[in-house]
Amino acid sequence: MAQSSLFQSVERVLAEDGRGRIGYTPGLVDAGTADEWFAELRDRIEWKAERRRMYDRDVDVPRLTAHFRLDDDATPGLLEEAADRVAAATSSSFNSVGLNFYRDGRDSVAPHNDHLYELEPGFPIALLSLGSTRRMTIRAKEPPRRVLHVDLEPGSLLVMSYETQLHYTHGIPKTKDDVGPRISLAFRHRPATPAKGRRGFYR
Ligand SMILES: O=C(O)CCC(=O)C(=O)O
Repeated sequence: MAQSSLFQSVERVLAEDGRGRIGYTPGLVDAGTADEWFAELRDRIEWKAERRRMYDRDVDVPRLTAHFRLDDDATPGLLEEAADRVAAATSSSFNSVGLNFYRDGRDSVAPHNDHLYELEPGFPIALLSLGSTRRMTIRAKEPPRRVLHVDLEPGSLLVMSYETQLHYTHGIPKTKDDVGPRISLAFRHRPATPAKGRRGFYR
């Protein structure tokens, strides 16, 4: 029997009001499986190092990334299995997964929200963490002030409802702490046709 089925993972509700719902579930995936998935993804994924235009210069994106559609035969089976677990835990469905690889504390993602035109209305974003624990900061954009610092442990799931993307930013700040590498799997339900005039997400 898989170890994960021996333990009940219990969600902690971090926010739930008119600005949306944020829930954190430690141990959705047991530690052994989280370690195996981390090693397999780290070693087998063709990670992409991107550069982005920032003001007047091109800079390295401070993490490695990869993206897969979940209905694509080329998507690694491990990601389909992870998607099934996350779908069961959230009673939702997902058709895309974005992978982020933070090699050390210098890697990060700046505070941002997902563009709503890149999400199917009503569907949440679910972040499954593997590898080392990294802290996420979630900040309300408008008063009343709310700042959540969430230590995303390996095997944990953070779920943000669709509405939260209007009202909060989320990011993984850089840290001087001696942190090891982390991979996050960001599950989303993308619209079949991105809103008119907008860039499609599938890449
Ligand atoms: O690595 C994470 O958990 C955050 C990823 C993220 O913010 C995103 O994919 O939009």
